[in-house]
Amino acid sequence: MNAPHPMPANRRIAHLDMDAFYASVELLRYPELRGLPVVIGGSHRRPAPGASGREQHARLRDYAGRGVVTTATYAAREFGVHSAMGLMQAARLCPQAVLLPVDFDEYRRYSRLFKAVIAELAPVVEDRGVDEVYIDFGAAAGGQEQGGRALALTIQGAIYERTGLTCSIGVAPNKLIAKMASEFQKPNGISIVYESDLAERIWPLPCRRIHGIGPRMSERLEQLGIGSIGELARCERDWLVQQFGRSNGSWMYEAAWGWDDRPVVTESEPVSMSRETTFERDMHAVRDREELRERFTTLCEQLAADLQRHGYVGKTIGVKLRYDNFQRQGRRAGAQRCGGAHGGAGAAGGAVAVLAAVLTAVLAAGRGGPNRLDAHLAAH
Ligand code: TTP
Ligand code: MG
Ligand code: MG
Repeated sequence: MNAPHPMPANRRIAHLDMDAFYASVELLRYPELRGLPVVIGGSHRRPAPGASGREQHARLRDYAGRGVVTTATYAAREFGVHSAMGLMQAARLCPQAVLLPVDFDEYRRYSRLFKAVIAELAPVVEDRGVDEVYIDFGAAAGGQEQGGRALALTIQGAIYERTGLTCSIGVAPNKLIAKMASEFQKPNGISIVYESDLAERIWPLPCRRIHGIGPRMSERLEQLGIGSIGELARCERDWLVQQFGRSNGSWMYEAAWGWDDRPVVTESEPVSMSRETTFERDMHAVRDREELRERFTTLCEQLAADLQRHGYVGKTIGVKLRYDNFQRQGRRAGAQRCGGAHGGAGAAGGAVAVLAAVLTAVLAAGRGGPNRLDAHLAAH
């Protein structure tokens, strides 16, 4: 069996991800908690500044409510606690853990700080959110040495020195593999992966480790008897296209063969901004119209607020529905200045009206029967 495409020679792309990011930032403020299980989440009060000692902190066992774990220190993860778990469930696993509230401003401050350190050492960096970036090592001085290990060590050291935070870095021929590799040696690890390592280091991993294969797609793969990336690579491309549609099927086949030629994109201006939601139950275009309208209005308002916050104006607005069987439907409509700096509430309202019309059209064109679906709303 041959790989579908050869990987371009000598590309070295790094993915860097901060370790237990929010929790690690909190430990800078409360060094006495280092090494202990600490969970970030909920919206209770922060201990008074100046108070010291472990006794000041809330414990997970005393928590009551519906909050979720935002992140947890590695010491807490040893008890099975992880992001998105309910705090009450986490309390059963690790009642002694210290519970701290989130402080996004502080995390954003450290996010800017560690990214500034990287920018001094490498010219081509793609921002991928609060705690991760891709770095084109091919464009950086010394980025090819030891497959990228030398530069990765330099970056790791510089970030630690300037922020006191640790990160993990994967360096690989492309973004897809670099993203997986940054998790291989977490925390505070560096993993260098070459094209020739595909069968040994990538194929044994479960399919959901491919960024883009979410819980539903991986569940469907499991049902088809495909657990590992290697098993996925052994499938016929055409068969995957039959099962998952042309674009998903082809993409997952190529991903399994480690093929990905996406460039590292430095521009900070996003092409589009979006919000999405998954309906927990089947929705009917007519019977559930009211609820659908409410859910879409919320999405519109969230998106308008996002645009406004960043000072952007959208030229078009689009809605995409994804059905349970991975079929997609989309519509785009021109919107006069949806959201954004010059728009404000009026424009957001306009966007809602446009979207309501678009949604009606999409649902009417869709199957009449009930469907569970994802709704994805984007301004371009
Ligand atoms: P991650 O990089 O996914 O996780 P992490 O940095 O906490 O831990 P790891 O060492 O495994 O990388 O996410 C970065 C931050 O984003 C995380 O500290 C908290 C936040 N986050 C959420 O708010 N909700 C979530 O479900 C996840 C996964 C993360
Ligand atoms: Mg992280
Ligand atoms: Mg991350």
